[in-house]
Amino acid sequence: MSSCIFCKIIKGEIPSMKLFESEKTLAFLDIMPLSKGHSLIIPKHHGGRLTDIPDDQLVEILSVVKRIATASGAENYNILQNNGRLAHQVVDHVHFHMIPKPNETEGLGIGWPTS
Ligand code: D5M
Repeated sequence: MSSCIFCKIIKGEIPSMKLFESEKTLAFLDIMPLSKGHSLIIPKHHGGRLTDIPDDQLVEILSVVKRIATASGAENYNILQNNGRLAHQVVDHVHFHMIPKPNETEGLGIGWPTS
């Protein structure tokens, strides 16, 4: 879809920090990271909601999420996929977040509580 920001990233029309690419899947760093290594894994097929994505496009996604999580070195992380505004979806191209949870010694430099 021509106005979709993630379709533009797929086409290379706007820059991204790419982590993985295959025929059906792209992974790149989130531009507004909640933690170091926060990544997005997306199907190349444009669809706004999970139910819009053909199964054959989804088959590879979780294994790429797993691969990105492993490559990030994170021991603790969340995988998140928002559908719809009430669920805090902002970009209407299906995406999976992989959000590492830093431990206390890594921190984010923003005063994580230690107790
Ligand atoms: O999350 C949408 C996510 O998309 C949010 O964490 C920011 C990220 N985002 C938006 N534009 C870009 C670009 N250009 N590069 C990388 N990351 C981007 P949602 O689940 O829709 O709330």
